[in-house]
Amino acid sequence: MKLYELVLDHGRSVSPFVWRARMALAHKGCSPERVAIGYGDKALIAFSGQDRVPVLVDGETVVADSWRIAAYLEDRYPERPSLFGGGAGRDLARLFNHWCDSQQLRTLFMLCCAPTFDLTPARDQPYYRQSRLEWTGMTIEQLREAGSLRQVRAALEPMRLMLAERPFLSGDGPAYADYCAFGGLMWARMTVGGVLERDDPVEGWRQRMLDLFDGLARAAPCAETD
Ligand SMILES: N[C@@H](CCC(=O)N[C@@H](CS)C(=O)NCC(=O)O)C(=O)O
Repeated sequence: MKLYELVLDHGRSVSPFVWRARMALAHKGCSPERVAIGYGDKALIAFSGQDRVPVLVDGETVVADSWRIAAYLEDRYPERPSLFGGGAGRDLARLFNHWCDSQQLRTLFMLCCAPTFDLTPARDQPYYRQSRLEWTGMTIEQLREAGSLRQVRAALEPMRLMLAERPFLSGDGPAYADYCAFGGLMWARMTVGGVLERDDPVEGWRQRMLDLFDGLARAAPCAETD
């Protein structure tokens, strides 16, 4: 197996979507070879028919998009620990995936976009600047001013309520919903650092997530000192 991911200066693996895939792969007991690319290396993933990471290659099969990778792993390796816990669980995980994309990542984007620019090699900065201007209508300088820790924390309220009752979003142990939300907080860890208060139940959960799979996520080079 190979997993294509976005790696910027100082070895920072910044993509929340790649982190979802890395955690889902570890959950299924898979350790793919990791292939690091930059924003300017899209030719290396052209074989996938699109220009985003993560891209998973499993033998002859090529899968792009973090949700499609999770669904592929669940269907291809059903005998291994489940990511969704059945059909209804898969649908709820999909709903939660949409919540993460539209709510959690929206506030994280405002906070992490400029620091991600700072970690982007100089040769790719013009692309990054222009593409984010086209998406948001804002310059990197405006985005730097617009990021709000308060808004990031407030957006996590549904997770906070759940994690006050359970160790993981999926119950007693982690599953795909946990990896999905954790990906966003890994983007913050890579670019800004920790964004939560120590006594926040979401922070307790994040620490448990960092410890999973022999500290897979904790070991990655980051902006945070644990
Ligand atoms: N819906 C996709 C989104 C993938 C995505 O947007 N990946 C970003 C990395 S965070 C990317 O490849 N960006 C390249 C670019 O901005 O040019 C997924 O869930 O995998």
